[in-house]
Amino acid sequence: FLQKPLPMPQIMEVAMEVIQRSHTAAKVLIVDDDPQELQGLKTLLSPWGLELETLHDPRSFWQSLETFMPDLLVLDFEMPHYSGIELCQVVRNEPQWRKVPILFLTAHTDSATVDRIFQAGADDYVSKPISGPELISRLFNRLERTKLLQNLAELDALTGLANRRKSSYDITNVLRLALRHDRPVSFAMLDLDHFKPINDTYGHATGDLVLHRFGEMLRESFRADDVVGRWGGEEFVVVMADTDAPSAVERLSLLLQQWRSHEFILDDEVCLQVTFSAGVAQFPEDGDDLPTLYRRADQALYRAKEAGRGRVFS
Ligand code: GH3
Ligand code: MG
Ligand code: MG
Ligand code: MG
Ligand code: MG
Repeated sequence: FLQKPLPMPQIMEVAMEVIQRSHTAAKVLIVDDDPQELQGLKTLLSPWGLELETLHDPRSFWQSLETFMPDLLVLDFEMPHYSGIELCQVVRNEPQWRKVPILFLTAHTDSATVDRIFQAGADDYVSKPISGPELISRLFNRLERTKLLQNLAELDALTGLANRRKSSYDITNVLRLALRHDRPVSFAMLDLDHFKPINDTYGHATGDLVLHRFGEMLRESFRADDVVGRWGGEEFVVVMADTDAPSAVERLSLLLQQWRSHEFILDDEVCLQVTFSAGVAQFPEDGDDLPTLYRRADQALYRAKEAGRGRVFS
């Protein structure tokens, strides 16, 4: 019974979950030298909400990889020019692609072949002739696992926002795009005011609740192109694409009003109000890289604290 594929409704559930959790459909690149096989795979996979690209000539593999940027690779074992094993090894030696899940399709399932497949760095394989439900189960399992691991590595557990590593990565991309299109970006550091006394007076759990709510408000207040992250402790980063410093100050000031009027009713009916201070730096005028922008925003934040807290400075 271990080899029995998942019944269709269950596969559908897993698939739908993966699709809903990621904003965009997962991208799958399939490389197989047999055009008929490719057509069959396309037909099989097209109802599953994936973005598919198929390739019959492994010589254009690298180009497809770089332009399509797949979330998962399906590689045929036997192909002319380059075998699946060779492609797999090349992918695994490239830092950018080391983590992409790879699924093999193979007509040979003897232990030596299977061993070579895993030695090359593959995550899983499906034997030919392909069983549709099995391929779909293995493919969505792999996407789901990868997504889970990625979330663990990139998201802050308390707020669900991007952690510092993921924020830095996203910010670098926003800056790169802005440079190419000659557009401004605003980089803001936000720090909750007098947060330590909240922990000390009402307990750490209340502090956590405040951080959680603040994270929620931030997530709801910015656009998909913006970066919102927890930089550490009670410090948050907001990077606004296509926004100059005066507009960023305006947006953050509105947010401050909203946050200030948020009332936390605690168990003993104490009503708690919290403010934040923020510092804004503008790309590229105040700095053209992340460390410089961070330093400049932090200086502005320090001035906002000195001036009495609960304000936004640039
Ligand atoms: P200021 O207005 O100058 O920013 O004062 P502050 O009290 O907010 O600043 P300080 O840096 O002294 O204190 C930050 C506190 O944030 C100390 C730390 O225990 C608390 N903190 C950091 N991370 C967490 C967390 O995940 N949960 C809770 N509950 N507290 C946290
Ligand atoms: Mg083949
Ligand atoms: Mg702080
Ligand atoms: Mg402090
Ligand atoms: Mg603080």
